[in-house]
Amino acid sequence: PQGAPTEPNASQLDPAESAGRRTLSSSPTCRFALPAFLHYDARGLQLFEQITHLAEYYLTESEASLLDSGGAARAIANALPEGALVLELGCGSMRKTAILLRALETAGRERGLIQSFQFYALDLDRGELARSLTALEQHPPRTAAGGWNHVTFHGLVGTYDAGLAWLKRQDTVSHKLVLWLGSSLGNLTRADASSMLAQIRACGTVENLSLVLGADGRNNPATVARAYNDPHGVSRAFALNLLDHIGTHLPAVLPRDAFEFSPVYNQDMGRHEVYLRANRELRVRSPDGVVDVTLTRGELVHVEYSYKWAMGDLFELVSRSQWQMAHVWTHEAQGPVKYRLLW
Ligand code: AVI
Repeated sequence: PQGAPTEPNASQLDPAESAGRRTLSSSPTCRFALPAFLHYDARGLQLFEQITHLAEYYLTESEASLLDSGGAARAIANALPEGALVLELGCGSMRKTAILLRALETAGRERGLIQSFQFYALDLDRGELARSLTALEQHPPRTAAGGWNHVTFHGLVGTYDAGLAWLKRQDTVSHKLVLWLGSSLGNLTRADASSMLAQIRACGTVENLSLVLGADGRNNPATVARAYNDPHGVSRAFALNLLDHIGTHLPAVLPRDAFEFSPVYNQDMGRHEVYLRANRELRVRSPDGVVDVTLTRGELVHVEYSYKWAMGDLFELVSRSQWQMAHVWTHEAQGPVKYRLLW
C-alpha cells in the first residue's frame, strides 16, 4: 500500500553490526568516537524534528525559504521528466521536502503529465518513516483535486549505502533525482562528503541522474554555536539521547548520568563538534570482553561533526566528485548567515 515502508531489497541492513565494530574508534580530536547514526532512533528523530523548529537552528528555515519563495522547488519540478524517481536520503519529517513534492504535483497538473513522479523516502526508523509519510500524504496541495494525482509515495528503511545500492539498480526510470537536504553532508568529514558525492554520482549517468544538495555556510561562530546549543536544551537532549539506546547497538553500556553535553564550534576547521564528557572515571566493559576501556574523568567521547562549507570549497567538492552544477540558490537573509542549495 502507498505510504507503507518497504525495504531496499532483501538485505535488511543492520546498522548495529557495522557500528559495533566502529564504536570505539578514535577521531582526530579524541580517543573515542561513536558513529553519528546512533543519534537517529525514533526518539532522536523526534528531538531532531524539534530542533528544526527552533529559531536558533536557522538551517531548516533557510532551506525551506530557498525551496519555496526562492523558487528552487518550482524550477526543479518544471525541469524533471515525467515518471522520474525522486529519492530522499535521510528524509526525517519531510517538512521541506513537502514543498518540492507539492511543486511536483502542481507541475504534473500544469504540464498534463500522464506518469506520476515516484517519491522514495529513505530513513532508519520504520515507525517514524511510516508516520511522516502518512502525514505527508494527507496534505496534498490545495489545488490537487482528490489528493495526490502526480506523486506516488514509497518508504525505504535503511542506511545511505543500502539506499544508493538500490537506486543504482533502478535502471528503467526516465530520471533519478537524489535529494540530500538539511546540510546532512555536514555530518560527514570533508573526505567522506567527497566519497559520498562520488557514490551518488555512480548511481546513474550524466543524463539520467541529478542531485539537490543543501549545505550550510561558514557562518558567524556565535550564530552556529547557538544553533547547536539552544537555550531550551533540545540540542543537549538530542546528544545525550544516544546513550539511552546505545546498548541495543553496542555490547556495552554508557550510563547517561556519567556524561555531560559538551559542544564547541571549531572556527579554524569550519565545523561544529559535539562531545560527551565523562564526569567521572568510568570503566566500560562488555560481557564478552570485546570492549574493555577506562575513560578518565573529563575525557571526551566524540559524537558529531557538523561541517560548514565555504562557497569555494563547496564548488571544488562538487566538481571533484564529477558533478556539474546547474544552479545555486543562496539564502542570506540574516546578514552573515548563508545557506545554499545546489542542483
Ligand atoms: C542532521 N544534521 C544535518 C544536523 C546538523 O545540523 O548537523 C544534526 C544536528 N545536530 C545537532 N543539531 C542538529
